Amino acid sequence: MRNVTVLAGGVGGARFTRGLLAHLATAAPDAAVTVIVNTGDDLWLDGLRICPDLDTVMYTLGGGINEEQGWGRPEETRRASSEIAAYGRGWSWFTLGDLDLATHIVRTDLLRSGSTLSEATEFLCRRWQPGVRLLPMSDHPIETHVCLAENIDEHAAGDYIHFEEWWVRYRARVAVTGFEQRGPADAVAAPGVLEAIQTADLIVLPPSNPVVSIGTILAVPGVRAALRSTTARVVGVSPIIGGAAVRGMADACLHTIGVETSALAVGLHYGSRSQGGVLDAWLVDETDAAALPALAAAGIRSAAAPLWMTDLPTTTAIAAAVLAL
Ligand code: FO1
Repeated sequence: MRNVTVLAGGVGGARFTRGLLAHLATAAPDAAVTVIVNTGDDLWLDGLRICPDLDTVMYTLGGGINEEQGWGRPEETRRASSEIAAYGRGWSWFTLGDLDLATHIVRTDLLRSGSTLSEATEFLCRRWQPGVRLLPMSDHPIETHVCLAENIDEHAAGDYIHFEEWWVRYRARVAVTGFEQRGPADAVAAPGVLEAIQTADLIVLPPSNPVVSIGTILAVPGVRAALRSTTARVVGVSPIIGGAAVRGMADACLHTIGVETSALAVGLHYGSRSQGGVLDAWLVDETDAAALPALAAAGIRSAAAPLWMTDLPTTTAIAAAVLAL
């Protein structure tokens, strides 16, 4: 087990990877882990480039995460963002803490000086030392926008708003008719991304949001094809336990694309590599063990294990179950 590649979104992907690193430290000490991170949540705000999922993975693995929130820094203050609000600027409902702002300022400074997002991320990781190679899915901006199905506040049905406004301001409780990736037509995978998929021994799809996190990465040109052709084993971990999203509002996203909120439905949505999909195996929670025969019938090896990531030992055990599968 030399090279492990993880396709990750924010909180779920970061917490899983922390457990994976803990497990590999004893199970395969010389393994190298690459995390390919969703950048569909990224946005320009107050003149700064915000990269929520890259920062959540970097802070979580680097020991700087606000553990309860799963994003941002602990012991935060909001002096600068309160001043921005006093000018009537910014998003009052989107917290940019003073410590977190330093990350966005340094990243934006690097980008404006000509660095790619990959280079800026590598620079920030020199401080945080996450213990993995952290790659944005693309160096091009590919932002997720959602189409509103109803009028709300200053928005009308049919309007598109940035995913973060839907997610944070409206808590995904406003009906949307679909998601759109907004990026240049020539957007490509970031350097090293396709290679990290093609040269891995194991690829893991952690319990991140299958639509707006993993799905966004799969939509990057070449990623799906690389997953389907790699000699690596591709193992996914269900983000749905007992018919409910573990965290976040994955059920709202799945509903929008017409996928039932169940471990089975998400596994079939990703699909078996033998039938045009991207999975070799799918790990479900013990409460969803009834799905195993249907998954097997669809060509997906599967197993049931406790999937609640309550602390490091439980996430380490999940990583062990993934490697066993
Ligand atoms: N999530 C919230 O629920 N409320 C916030 O105010 C908020 C601010 C924020 C600032 C920077 C950042 O990197 C992430 C932030 N998040 C916030 C989390 C973010 O919405 C999620 O981490 C991902 O976009 C979805 O996984």
